[in-house]
Amino acid sequence: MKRNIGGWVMVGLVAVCCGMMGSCKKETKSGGGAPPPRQAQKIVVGFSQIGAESGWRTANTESIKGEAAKRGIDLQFSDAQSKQENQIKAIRSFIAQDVDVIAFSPVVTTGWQEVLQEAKQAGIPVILSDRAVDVTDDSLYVTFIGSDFIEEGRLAANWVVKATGGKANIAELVGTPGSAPANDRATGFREVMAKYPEMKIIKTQSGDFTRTKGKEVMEAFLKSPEGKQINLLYAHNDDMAIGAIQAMEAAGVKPGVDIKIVSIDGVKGAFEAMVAGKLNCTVECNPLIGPALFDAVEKLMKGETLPKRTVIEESVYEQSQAAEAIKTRAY
Ligand code: GYE
Repeated sequence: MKRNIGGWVMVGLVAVCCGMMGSCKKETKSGGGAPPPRQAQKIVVGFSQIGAESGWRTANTESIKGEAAKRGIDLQFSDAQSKQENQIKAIRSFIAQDVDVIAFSPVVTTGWQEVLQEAKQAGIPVILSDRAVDVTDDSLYVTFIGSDFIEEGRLAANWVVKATGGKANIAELVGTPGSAPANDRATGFREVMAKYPEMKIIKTQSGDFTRTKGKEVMEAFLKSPEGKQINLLYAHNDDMAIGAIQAMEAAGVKPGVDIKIVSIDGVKGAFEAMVAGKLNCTVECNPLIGPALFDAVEKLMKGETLPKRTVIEESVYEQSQAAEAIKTRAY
């Protein structure tokens, strides 16, 4: 299906010219002036996903694939296995295929300028899903749909203040270095901490948003000279917290009691850990972006203007609410 947007007049003109010359690649010859088959009207979206590093990511992928299928959208889905170079390759291949819209979840914030410029030159609109990019020219994408990660960091820190009276020796498990959620969740947390001089981060290291790395890094934290002083863990996602819980148990430390834990995402595993008394709080980050993403795609195809930013709403869940809330969690 061809784009119908003011900004894409060029594409329209090219289509008309090609049509007159009988050489347009997306033109389907069906004979006798009959309308093109329905199939030809399908919207084609190229989506570059980061990978499958966490429960959040899996739920996000399901939401995107499920929603595309429901709406009859032709989704070209590509998994980058957590590598930026694979995402850049995927975007270039979407440009070569001349998809209608490109959407992607950028693994890190920097290094996108060139490929996004190529998409713009090809007249293909780009939607940022879940994570932001750091570009000087914000006309390189049409809209960004995702959570406010700075606010999530603040919410986690506010919970720490409430649970400890603003006095804690904190270990921090950071997300993927250079990613928007890792940067912003660190920033939001520190912003609140600045008001509480007795809240101290005594260990901080990346666990790359995975369970395996979360476990490994927590093991090292516990063995370090400061290990015994840690009484609170802030993990940038639930998967790293779940890995860390395993490391604590192996070291004879009671997770949720000896070391209180707050993490982010609100996936099923976090609710199970809260019901078991091993995790104290999770700040929700909603991965079910599919409906908002394809609403945006369909609006774009109709030529409507989109807001530059759509923020996904979320809440905070504490251990005492977990048994009730787990019954209705969708991911
Ligand atoms: O919190 C983490 C995932 O970008 C919001 O990425 C997402 C984050 C999420 O791997 O679990």
